[in-house]
Amino acid sequence: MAILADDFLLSLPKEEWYGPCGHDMLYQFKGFWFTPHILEGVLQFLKNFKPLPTDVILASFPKTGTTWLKSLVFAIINRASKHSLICTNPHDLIPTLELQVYSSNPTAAHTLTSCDANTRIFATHVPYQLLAETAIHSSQCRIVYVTRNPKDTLISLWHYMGTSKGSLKKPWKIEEAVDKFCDGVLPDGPYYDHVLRFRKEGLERPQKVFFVSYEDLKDDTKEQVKKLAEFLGRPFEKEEEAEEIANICDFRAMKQHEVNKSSDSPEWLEFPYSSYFRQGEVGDHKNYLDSEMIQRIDDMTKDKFYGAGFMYGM
Ligand code: PAP
Repeated sequence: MAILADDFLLSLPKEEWYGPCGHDMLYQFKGFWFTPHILEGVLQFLKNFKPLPTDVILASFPKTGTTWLKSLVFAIINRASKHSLICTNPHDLIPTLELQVYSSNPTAAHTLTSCDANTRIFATHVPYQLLAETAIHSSQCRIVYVTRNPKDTLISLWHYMGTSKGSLKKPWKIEEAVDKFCDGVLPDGPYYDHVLRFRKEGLERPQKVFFVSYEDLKDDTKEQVKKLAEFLGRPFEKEEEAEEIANICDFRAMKQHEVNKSSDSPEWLEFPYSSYFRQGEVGDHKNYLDSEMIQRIDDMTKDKFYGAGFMYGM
């Protein structure tokens, strides 16, 4: 794949970002921020991906529950998937389009996706504002979007960045992370625009976009698994099937598998497999953000979410 032309990058607004080397830049493309590496994959994906009506696309803002959603949907589609989820990290079962499929080192998608040959499952962090310009919008493929409250999303991202191989060069101060989050300058950000657009699609086209929150998944995983299975056209015959999937994908169960404890990194990103399983709780931000930071983010949440009629995220 061609490296992004310098003059194209130079034409885009840019901002400093805390990347693995401590001094990476983010570039703004159509209102959203990307590293050059990811932007390359995003452009290739948007240009070349041809959705099939049977495809399932798992969409999310980073750190909102992607790994969990990958586990759940893999298990729902494949049913007898326990063994795969014990031996393989969910990110190696369901590839992220802009990172693993359309990258300089592409993973053979057909070897990664669902064992059910009729259904390809992919993931993406690309905002709907960009997907809307592709065949995904008109295709009958289904989209599942997971969101998470902004403060826990930020704290999860802050910890995650600290696990990257280059992170020791320059620790990311929590104050800087809050600033970047509120400015919207983080990969695939702004967070609020990302979430609101997928919510809108979910409200307008519920047969196409299933919108769920991390908190709802935590609150009653079995119930959400049942709803997801119905949305995906794979309803359960027996109640226990949903329960079994919720248990297989439970945070504590997943975190204990050797593959998810590993300090190895996948080829496509410099973060260890273990970094996708940290705390897995709702409300962990209280242990890291002071009252001023919380107030600042809550004010934004009221403005952006409540202002749009979405009473979520406090
Ligand atoms: P990604 O966007 O980089 O793929 P993503 O999976 O969205 O990351 O977010 C990781 C978060 O999901 C972590 O949250 P934490 O930092 O607050 O702990 C991770 O622990 C959590 N997570 C991963 N798997 C599960 C699971 N099975 N159940 C609940 N939370 C999970």
